[in-house]
Amino acid sequence: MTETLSKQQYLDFYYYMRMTRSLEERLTILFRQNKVIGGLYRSLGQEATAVGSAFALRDGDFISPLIRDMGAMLVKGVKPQELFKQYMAKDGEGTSHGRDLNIHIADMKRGYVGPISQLGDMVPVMAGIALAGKMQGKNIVTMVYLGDGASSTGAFHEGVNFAAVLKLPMITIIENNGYAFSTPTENQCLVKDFAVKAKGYGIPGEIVDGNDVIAVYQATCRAVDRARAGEGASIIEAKTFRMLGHAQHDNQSYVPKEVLDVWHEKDPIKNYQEFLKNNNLADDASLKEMDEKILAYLEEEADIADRAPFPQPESSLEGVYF
Ligand SMILES: Cc1ncc(C[n+]2csc(CCOP(=O)(O)OP(=O)(O)O)c2C)c(N)n1
Repeated sequence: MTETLSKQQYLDFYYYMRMTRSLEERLTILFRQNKVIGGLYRSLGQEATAVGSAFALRDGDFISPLIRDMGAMLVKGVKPQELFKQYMAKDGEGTSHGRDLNIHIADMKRGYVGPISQLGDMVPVMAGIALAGKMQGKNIVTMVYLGDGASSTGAFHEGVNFAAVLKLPMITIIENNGYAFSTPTENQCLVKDFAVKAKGYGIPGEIVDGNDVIAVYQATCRAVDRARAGEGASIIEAKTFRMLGHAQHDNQSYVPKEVLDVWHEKDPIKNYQEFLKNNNLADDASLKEMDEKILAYLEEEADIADRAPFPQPESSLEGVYF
């Protein structure tokens, strides 16, 4: 599965990373216009992890994305207008109809499971889906994304251990992005490499450069191959960095400028552009054309969402537990 990538696949990686970043930039404008309801969480700097890992899956597999994984949802087929509407609490197919915020939406047909806000709690859920798939004789893989902070919770431990012991086809992607809100990783966990946690569960753990989309894709393919072959769960630690605050309200003043400067040089999209050019897969003109197409598409999609209605007040008790 990892051997050769076609030119189109290389370009698709770029397309989805660029789409993620531009979509979040458009959402930032909507946020400043007071059109986003609730918080806006960016994945700036982490696009390669979400996109590269999701590309290793196929239809029928399930992901549980978190706030930094919009790129994985796009790869799974969510439309930008659905995300715009969801962030704006508008009505419409593919949204929670104003019932929940940001990326808290689900589509079991397209394979993304709505997140629970509590940190780490999607790990047992995704282990459960992997178990259900196994019991039904379906060769599916589940992938759960979480941050370094979430990997210090009890739910993470129970979910990964359960998946490990039952040899469930579940891949846990720990996005080590330096901070959990304002807490640096070393203040909440003493291991330097989060992939070593896998040893405690008797499963493979791999460290990958989370800013290198191809490396992420290949590492995930290895874990997917093992999972489909019945060899069970894996952990992948993607080393990356959160280039903005936790959300729009957070100015990230607790992160030293020198650290941001170092990671700025490791920008996944800028470096991938260089890779594409150096390997004759794209040039400045074709990249510009692709960027402009994406921007024009997003403009149309944002406009559709802006014009979409809010849910009818009479419907507010439908689809909720109370
Ligand atoms: C049990 C619980 N405590 C606190 C929060 C609030 N909260 C949401 S995300 C977050 C930080 C998460 O950090 P990390 O897991 O490292 O992911 P990152 O945001 O860095 O991607 C916090 C404290 C929550 N959702 N659930």
